[in-house]
Amino acid sequence: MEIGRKLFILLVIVVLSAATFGITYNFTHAVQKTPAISGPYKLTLVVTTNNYYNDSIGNQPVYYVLQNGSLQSSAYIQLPAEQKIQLTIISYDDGPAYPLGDPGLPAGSNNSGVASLYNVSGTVGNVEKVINNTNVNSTANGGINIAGGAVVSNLAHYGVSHTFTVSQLGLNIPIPPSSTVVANLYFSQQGTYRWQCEAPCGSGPNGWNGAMSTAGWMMGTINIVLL
Ligand SMILES: [Cu+2]
Repeated sequence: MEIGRKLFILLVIVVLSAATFGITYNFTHAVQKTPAISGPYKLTLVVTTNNYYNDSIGNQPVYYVLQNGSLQSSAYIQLPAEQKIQLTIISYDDGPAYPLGDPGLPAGSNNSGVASLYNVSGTVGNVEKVINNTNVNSTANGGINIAGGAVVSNLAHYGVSHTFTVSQLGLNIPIPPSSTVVANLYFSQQGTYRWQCEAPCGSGPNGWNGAMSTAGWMMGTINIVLL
């Protein structure tokens, strides 16, 4: 009987220890199981100004790709076909590109604009979300003022700083000064296309030299492939 009691107590201790260890083990080795996130493919572009181009032209604006925490060249951008894409464009440029012109004036007249470039096209719903004054350098409204944004299908005259345009795909995303723009994209076809800022923000008499005609600055290649 005595041995049986000791064995029973020992058994209780072993069971309790195992249980305690098990609980501790579970606590310290708990792996959080979250369902696989199947959100949209994300592309973030950043427009910066005052980028040195060369001695004669000086500084020019640049479209960068923000990837893994660093700014990388936008000369070649690969995007997935048949997949939702969330494109975010953060522009630190606080001025409009006036040579874009006034779309209210008839074509051929002095300073006539290209009206279609003020419209959002080729995005899902032909809209974009504009969050104004997100530029840390902006002095408007005291600097950063993320107001939640507004979903728009076009921008006001002279209200365009840059565009992100792929003419062959009918894509036009106008960017107001000092703003962040979010647009949803979906491409059903694969192919290689040219992207171009259509707001002449470069050098030269019409603003089409320098950055506007240099890959990785205000133009480049977009390759849409099945990923
Ligand atoms: Cu531009």
